Amino acid sequence: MVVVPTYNEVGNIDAVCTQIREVLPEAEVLVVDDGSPDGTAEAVRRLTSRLGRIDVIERTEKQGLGAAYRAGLAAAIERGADICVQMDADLSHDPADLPALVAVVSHGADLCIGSRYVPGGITENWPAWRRWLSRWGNRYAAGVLGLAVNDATAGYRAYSARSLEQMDFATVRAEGYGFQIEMTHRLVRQGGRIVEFPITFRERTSGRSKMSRRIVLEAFALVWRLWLQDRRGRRQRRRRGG
Ligand SMILES: Nc1nc2c(ncn2[C@@H]2O[C@H](COP(=O)(O)OP(=O)(O)OP(=O)(O)O)[C@@H](O)[C@H]2O)c(=O)[nH]1
Ligand SMILES: [Mg+2]
Repeated sequence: MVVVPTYNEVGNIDAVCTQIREVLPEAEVLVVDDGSPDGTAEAVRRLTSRLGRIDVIERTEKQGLGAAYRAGLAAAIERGADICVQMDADLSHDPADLPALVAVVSHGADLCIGSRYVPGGITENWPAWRRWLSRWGNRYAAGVLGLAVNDATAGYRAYSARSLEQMDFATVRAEGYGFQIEMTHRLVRQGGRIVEFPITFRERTSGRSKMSRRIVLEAFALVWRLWLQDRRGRRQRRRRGG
């Protein structure tokens, strides 16, 4: 199941759903919309006459990206999906990469990350400051937490349902990039197998980014919260051992 969170993506949703259906006709698509004032949910419903069934979870107000992922992933598991993909609706994530991400998980990985920071990975049309923030944000998170993952903030991912069930993602609190970091951290700590697949990330051409200073600060603080949590865990284990 492919989970696509949307907020005001009416200019992109047609293309993204059409391309998902083209490359992965066997996948179910679940759009999680937060009452987009531009009528994104309505546009999805119109698409079903051409593309077949596309599910929409409609929430009444904007609750943030993390909340949308939690709802979407929970619904995917409940409906019996064996692989859960999450991707943005703004075409920054190319649906053409879907079969590769899914194949990696069906061959035994717990998580396949569509990564900008492994050889072959590319970021197109981002201003220098966004590249810098993303690259160093990732080095910071991986360095502090010892994650051995190059693109822990990436939002284009495929999870095995098994690994999601194990990690209790309903308690992940972060909303923005922090959500991806916290999910990656949990998976690493539970011994999950993570593979990074190189993608070309393209800046959106339609609609507006919802990235904000608050989301960046949240991710920055989260890394230290997780670091403290790890340290507490190590101490408790040592005390129990001794
Ligand atoms: N349901 C829901 N979707 C959201 C919310 N915020 C963002 N999204 C969607 O999540 C995806 C990623 O959001 P973007 O605004 O592109 O943010 P981003 O990709 O982190 O930032 P950019 O790199 O600047 O595009 C898009 O499909 C958005 O429509 C939200 O509060 N609720
Ligand atoms: Mg985006």
